[in-house]
Amino acid sequence: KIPVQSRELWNKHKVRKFGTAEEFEEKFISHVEWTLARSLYNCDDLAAYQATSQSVRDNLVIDWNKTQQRQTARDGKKVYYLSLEFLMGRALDNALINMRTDTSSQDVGPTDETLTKGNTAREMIRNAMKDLGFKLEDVLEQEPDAALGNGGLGRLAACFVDSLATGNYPAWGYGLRYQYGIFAQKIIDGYQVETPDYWLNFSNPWEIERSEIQVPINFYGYVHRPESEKTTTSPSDWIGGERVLAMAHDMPIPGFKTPTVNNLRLWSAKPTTEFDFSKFNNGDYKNSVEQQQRAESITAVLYPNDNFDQGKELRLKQQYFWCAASLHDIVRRFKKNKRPWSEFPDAIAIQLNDTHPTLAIVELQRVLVDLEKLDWHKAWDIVTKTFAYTNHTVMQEALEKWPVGLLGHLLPRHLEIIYDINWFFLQSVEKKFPHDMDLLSRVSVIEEGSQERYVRMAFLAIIGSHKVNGVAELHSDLIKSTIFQDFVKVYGANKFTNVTNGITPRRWLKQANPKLAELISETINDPNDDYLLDMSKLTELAKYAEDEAFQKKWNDVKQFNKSRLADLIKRLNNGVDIIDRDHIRNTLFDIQVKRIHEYKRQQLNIFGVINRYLCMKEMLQSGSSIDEVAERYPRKVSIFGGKSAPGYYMAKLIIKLVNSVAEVVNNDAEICDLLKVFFIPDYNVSKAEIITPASDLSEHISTAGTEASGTSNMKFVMNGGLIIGTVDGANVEITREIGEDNIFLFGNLSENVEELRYNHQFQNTSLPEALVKVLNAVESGAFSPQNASEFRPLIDSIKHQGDYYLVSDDFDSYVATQDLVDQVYHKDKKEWLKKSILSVANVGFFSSDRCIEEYAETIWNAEPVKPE
Ligand code: CGF
Repeated sequence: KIPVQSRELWNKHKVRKFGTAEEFEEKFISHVEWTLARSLYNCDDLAAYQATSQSVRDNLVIDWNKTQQRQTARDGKKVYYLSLEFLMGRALDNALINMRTDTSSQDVGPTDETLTKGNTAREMIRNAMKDLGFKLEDVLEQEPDAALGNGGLGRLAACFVDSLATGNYPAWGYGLRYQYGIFAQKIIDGYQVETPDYWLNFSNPWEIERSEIQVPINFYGYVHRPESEKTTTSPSDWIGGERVLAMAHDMPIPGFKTPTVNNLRLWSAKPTTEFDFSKFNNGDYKNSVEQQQRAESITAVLYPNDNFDQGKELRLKQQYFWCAASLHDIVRRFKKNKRPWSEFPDAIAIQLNDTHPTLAIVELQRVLVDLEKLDWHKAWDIVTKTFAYTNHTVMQEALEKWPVGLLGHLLPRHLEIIYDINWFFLQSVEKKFPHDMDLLSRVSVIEEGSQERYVRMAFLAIIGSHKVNGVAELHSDLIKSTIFQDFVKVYGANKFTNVTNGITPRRWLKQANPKLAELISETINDPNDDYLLDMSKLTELAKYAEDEAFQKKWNDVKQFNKSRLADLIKRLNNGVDIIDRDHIRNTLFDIQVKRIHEYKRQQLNIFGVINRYLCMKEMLQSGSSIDEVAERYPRKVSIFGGKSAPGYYMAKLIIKLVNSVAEVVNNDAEICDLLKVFFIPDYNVSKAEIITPASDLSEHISTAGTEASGTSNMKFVMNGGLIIGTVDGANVEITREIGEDNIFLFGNLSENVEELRYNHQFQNTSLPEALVKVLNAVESGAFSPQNASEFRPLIDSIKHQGDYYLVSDDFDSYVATQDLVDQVYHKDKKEWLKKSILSVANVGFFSSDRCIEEYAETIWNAEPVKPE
């Protein structure tokens, strides 16, 4: 503590934010000289990026400190969002956009006062950078993506922390600081090849290393219970066998137009300073060091699986390491206030993003019973009131379960606690439903298999939480009628709720699509972009939906974005331009970017492309002119992108097929560039920022009932792209919001899926004619002349293995709907533009700000802490 008499001096030298271009320039130069130890003579774009980031970070840190003080002083309920993935992307541009500009009080950074009219902080910095000899765009390009996530789940967490800060909620995210994020994808000979993404190659200006915050974490060992304590529900000592340290790294998360800057705390593993001297003294120096170094492997890599559970010991270690460190941190802060334990759930809400952090439930119970010596039941009451769990999938292969043996070996005391939690739970079930042995075994946390027994993490998460939510209405209904049906019976339906996902409009509209954002703010007369906080303001756009002059401007923005994407594609295609720029306005950009997965059905998309190609060729062969072909199959570019899990054979084969089809189609002079196919390698957040605004049409075509929500569907709609989709996930609510005239829906409904699958297995179902032609062409080696059988597994899965994802059942409907898309796009541009404008006008519901308000009100019972 600083003595009172010294405080004056502190205040005299109080750090200040830059507010003007000149102040920024001064900061920038001092960071070049002092932080980077460089100078005017060797400051390149990378150094400029780092100096700019450090300067912007300085502003954020001042607000970050004040935010923490304010939130501590007001002592409202704190929210902790536990997510094993945070797919943040780049930070600098986002910080520039979110920087506060709405007040003129002292020391606030760039304000309406210090900025010339209509200018943003971003513009001010762009101009300053120019004066300093740099181009902002080139400098922004230097930043590596923080790709600490696989797909939707991780990006959702990133959108949520943005909205939590924007809404002034006292909320922290907790995650892991992986040294290697999701692998970088290279495409070699059409195949996906994974290469490591060492994103921390150059120091990361956005993290603040908290070397003073190091939490010891134990693994293995054994449980010791004093003689007097007979049962496992009484306090026990866990004598850990291996110890590592969790060190905190903080990333400031700025809210939009508010001085609230929240914290994302990421843990990295490091060896303890304790050293095995016995080994050392025995001359085994190398082993004693190696054991220490093993610690670091815990946070070395992100597991590259999405919607799939691999069950690896290191993954379980990661999960416990992160849960234990985060809980230790949360409990330590709570204890400072000396409030009684019973008030813990009034002070703290913890949200579990999927089942990955479920061990936090067990760890809190352990802390309360073993360390704080609370009675088991009192402790359990606190635990269940604190946690809430978000489910993201109904797919069996994604539901986590850990072998009892493995869990008990790594965390012996936790396994005991899990058994006890289960025991008390099953007792309560037995009381409610006496003698229903089947029910007991169905809901038990322990799955009794013939060989191995497993801990079912989703069940543990439900039992340890007061609320369970799905991520779109259809999904939330499905979990209640399928995987968690028995729990609805046990707890009643009220425990289960829905919070439909959302995305942050700051990144996905303002940052990704500056031209559209500008047109919107000009049209709805909102020069300060307040609509980004209240997206219902977008409904104003509806009245211009048929206005010709406005439609033209709207279309011009789209063309600009399409050219931007065409440039990127050219760059990625080694400088070869596959898109005819003279016809870009009449070329439909049809995009499917997301993780590659059979249930997302990129195979349906590429089969559709093959069908189109074959039909074009057939027309030509039967004597039609190229103009007639163009009339029936107008210009189109089919764009794909996404990563496959490294061990997912079928998904990798789909990538290869897309690239093989591209090779044939793009080089077929006969079809005169009417159809092009491109697979964008290494799809990531910063590429998505260029891809999303450029779509005319995007594809969200999962088998009905399989995609929990989807969030890229929302991103595309927010950028004025129309969508073709199945009645699945959030497509249902998108349809409700934007109107069914503005979306191209097709395919079977989720309620028919079971029957269709049954028919494939037990009846003789025939395949649609057009699909048969497609499969025959693939089978004949039309796209793999060197190896005709290359794609056989994809064909077999449909023809001979029950077509689990119902490609054949939806194929005709998909093709017919694509025809409809062509008709509207090419024959009735006005109608198309009207649909596009109306979609954006009604997309407001999908702002992640709305989600966070729903979580706060219905699950966390938390209030914002507004700055004065
Ligand atoms: O979470 C997903 C995504 N693949 O990461 N799931 N998981 N696990 C779902 O499949 C998406 O449908 C969902 O939008 C996303 C975020 O909730």
